[in-house]
Amino acid sequence: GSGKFFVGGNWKCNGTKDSISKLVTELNSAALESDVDVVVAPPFVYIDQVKSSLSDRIEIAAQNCWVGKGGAFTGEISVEQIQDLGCKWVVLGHSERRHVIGEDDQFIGKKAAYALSQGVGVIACIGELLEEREAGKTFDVCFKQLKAYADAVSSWDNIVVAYEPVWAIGTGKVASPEQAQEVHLAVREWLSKNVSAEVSSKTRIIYGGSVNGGNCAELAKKEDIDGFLVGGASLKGPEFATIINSVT
Ligand code: G2H
Repeated sequence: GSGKFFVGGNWKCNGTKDSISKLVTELNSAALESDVDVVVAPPFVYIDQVKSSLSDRIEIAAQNCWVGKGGAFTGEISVEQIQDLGCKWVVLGHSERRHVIGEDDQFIGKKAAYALSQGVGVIACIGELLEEREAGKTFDVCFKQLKAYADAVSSWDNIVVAYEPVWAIGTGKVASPEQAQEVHLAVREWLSKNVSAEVSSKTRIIYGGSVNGGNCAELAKKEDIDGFLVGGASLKGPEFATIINSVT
């Protein structure tokens, strides 16, 4: 793998003040391997609560951000604001934003560039739909999404790539370790060819899509799987800790 193992918990649009307080208590008391970067992404409205109660061992990400400087953009949240609340990261290009909300590659690329320009790291998601996989287009789709990031950003120092096949998200249908490894390796080779050998070898490529306490260990063994982006299973503290501790 490349660099330090990286595990993100994407809480999506879940939780209440009470449930999040309970989850933070569980995370604060969990024994976590030291050699892992751990990040959680609460809903915007709970970031402040999490920041003020969660151990500094765990960093905080926003699940989205506005594409440029804040201002007259009703309903949006700016990079400056998430940074003000203590977020070190932002998740961008998640399939739910691409396919449910309709964000396109160029918009996502611009968001990534702006977040990086302000010193916020980007968890840059990519991944194919089931019909794209079945049509043999997995690599084409992932490479097109990667290219949009590459065209927009000037440095990859603060980017973690998250491969999340859409058919595996929230479905309980995890990619096999071999299916994930195949795409992770292809992403690494794409980075080598289209960005640089250094970026290819240094960039963490994490897997997301129905990762849980039972399947993480086998996935973590694969050479090019450098961590996970976890949805459902990150809402349970002990299970999320198991996933963090699956570092090999
Ligand atoms: C993929 C993943 C986290 P889940 O979206 O980003 O969610 O683990 O629930 O499939």
